[in-house]
Amino acid sequence: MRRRRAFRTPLLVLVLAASPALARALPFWLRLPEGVSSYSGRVDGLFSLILWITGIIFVIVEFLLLFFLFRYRHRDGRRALYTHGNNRVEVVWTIVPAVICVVLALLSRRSWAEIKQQMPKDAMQIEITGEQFAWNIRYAGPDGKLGTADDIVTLNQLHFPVGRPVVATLRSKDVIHSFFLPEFRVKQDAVPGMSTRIWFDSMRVGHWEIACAELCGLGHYRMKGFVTVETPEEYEKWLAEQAGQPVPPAPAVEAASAAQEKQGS
Ligand SMILES: [Cu+2]
Repeated sequence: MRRRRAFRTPLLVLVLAASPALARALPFWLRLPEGVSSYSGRVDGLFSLILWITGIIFVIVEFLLLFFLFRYRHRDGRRALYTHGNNRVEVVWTIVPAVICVVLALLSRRSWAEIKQQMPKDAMQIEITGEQFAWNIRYAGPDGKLGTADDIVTLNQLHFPVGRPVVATLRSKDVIHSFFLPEFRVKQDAVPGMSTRIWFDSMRVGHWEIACAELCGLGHYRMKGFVTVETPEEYEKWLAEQAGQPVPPAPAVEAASAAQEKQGS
């Protein structure tokens, strides 16, 4: 009984550590960029909880390692002692991490379901296709439907209105990419042959970057796009402007024609 209570206290302390105050207590170089999506606070809470748990365990383990190195160092006349181990200690260090993992799974289960599994209704639907080394973003045209002739495709330009959820279907034309919006706490692999749905939103207007978080080839470092979150009116205006333009060419062609234009001018 007493042993069970001994587990319960540190466990409670760990669960209480979930408070966002701990995220703010982190040094500046461990802090995440300011979150702008409606769920970024919840992701950060779980992230900092896990960081604190693993950080504390890391410090304890490294301290013990150095302590034992020093305490049992070689000295003349001291004989080594054979030990088979200690069953009780082994049971403890197996059960404690297992309990921590189960508690973390239970704590994050709801957030996982709401962020990764349930797509919000009446969201704006878009398609994002990764290719070496750009993001093609497809919007519904004036008919409001995706996959029709009037669709609008932009290269590396993701626009959406503030406060409205966006459901994106992620695909890849060639290799595995990873669609990464750091400020939105979105990171999802785009796998060839698979359609993966993700959703995100923004609580404020602004301009951020899209990154590829999967080493996808020599040009991986320049696989960068831009996110613009604007008011619904500004977004509609931008979309109408895009509708009047032809579908942008693939990145290699675009770079070549840009070079030609430069030469020509
Ligand atoms: Cu990539």
